[in-house]
Amino acid sequence: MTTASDLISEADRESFRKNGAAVIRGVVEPELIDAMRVAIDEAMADGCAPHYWLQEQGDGAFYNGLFHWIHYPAFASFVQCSRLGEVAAALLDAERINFFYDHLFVKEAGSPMPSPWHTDAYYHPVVGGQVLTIWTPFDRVTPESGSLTYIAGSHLWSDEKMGERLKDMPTPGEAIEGEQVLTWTLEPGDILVHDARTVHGAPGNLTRGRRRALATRWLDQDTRYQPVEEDLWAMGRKAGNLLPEIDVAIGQPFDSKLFPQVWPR
Ligand SMILES: O=C(O)CCC(=O)C(=O)O
Repeated sequence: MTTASDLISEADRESFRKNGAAVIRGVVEPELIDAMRVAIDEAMADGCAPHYWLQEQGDGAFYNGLFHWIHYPAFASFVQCSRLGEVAAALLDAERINFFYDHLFVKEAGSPMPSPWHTDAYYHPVVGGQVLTIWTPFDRVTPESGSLTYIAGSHLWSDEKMGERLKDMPTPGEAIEGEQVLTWTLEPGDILVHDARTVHGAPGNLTRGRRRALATRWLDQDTRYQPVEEDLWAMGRKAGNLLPEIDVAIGQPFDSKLFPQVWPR
């Protein structure tokens, strides 16, 4: 049986360490991709998960939603039965991985809106440990259709540099003076991995095809719950779009019904 270590090369690990991001090819099985395509359409049609339409429905729409795994069994299987938890453990050298949340980004054909430059860490009510994002596309993605784009090495920036740099950035997809920008073309089955501190964004989808992608976030055993002013839950409360209530106490590890252990299984 193929293990995560067989899928991740030394070059992938080195890219993840040095750049804060890497592409890993051929990780997600075709059956899971097919099941998720059906589940994504269902989720977008019935709107049960907390979500926002960042661009109105129809041509050029942009759907952004969270915690689908609680509502849709196909998302739960994707999280719990795919190789992703094991990939997270292997990349982070973690003893244990708990699942944090899923975040679905669908840019329909011609969706012009870029996903702005940001770090995930900024929105996470987390101290200590490591948080990994795995970005899985369900369509072929290219820079023209909105492939996720990274600033190499930005996970190592000081808070001061991060604040300065993020003030004045060109649109994702454009070159940035003095920085190396990383982007890849991916086939369904390939994944991108990034550190929660890596600066990333995505251009709009300028093609005639869909760009469906699920970001899944994974926590190692040393992460602890610590709310922060503008975290995802606080943003949801402000927008009247409530996320499920966090079921761990402040200062405690994320290991609960809402944040299940996924590795070791
Ligand atoms: O897929 C996108 O457009 C944005 C993804 C993203 O920003 C994220 O995973 O944090």
